Amino acid sequence: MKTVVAAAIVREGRLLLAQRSYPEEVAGLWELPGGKVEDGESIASALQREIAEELTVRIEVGEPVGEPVTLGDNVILVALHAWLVDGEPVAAEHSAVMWVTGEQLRAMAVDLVPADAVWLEDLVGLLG
Ligand code: DCM
Repeated sequence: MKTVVAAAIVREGRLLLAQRSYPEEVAGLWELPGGKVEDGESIASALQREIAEELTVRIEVGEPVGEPVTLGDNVILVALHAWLVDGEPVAAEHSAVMWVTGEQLRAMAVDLVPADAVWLEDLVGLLG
């Protein structure tokens, strides 16, 4: 079983979204940034590593958000609540990043990658 972990980074009532640049099917759609957990790595440290690579920031990681999503054969996607502890996000591997309120997130739900759209209400709930 492989795990992909994604960060719900929240600051001042807004959620950080990152716009995918690949593959073609999802390029242009927005996601919670993250990536694959390597063998022997904890989910939290995998997320800190991926976020440092993708956004050039350091995060603290908290509780899971919503339920895990099955991505396909033997892959599950988990979201963790997170917050910035150092740096300002830069789209090093994505096309762009943006901060959205719960209301803005709802309005752009169709532009989320399909797996992450499952968490819409959980994410809106996080934003209060
Ligand atoms: N993925 C996803 N939602 C996210 C992060 C990743 O659905 N928030 C999926 C896309 C890929 C896989 O996980 O199928 C690995 O992501 P990446 O290509 O970014 O390594």
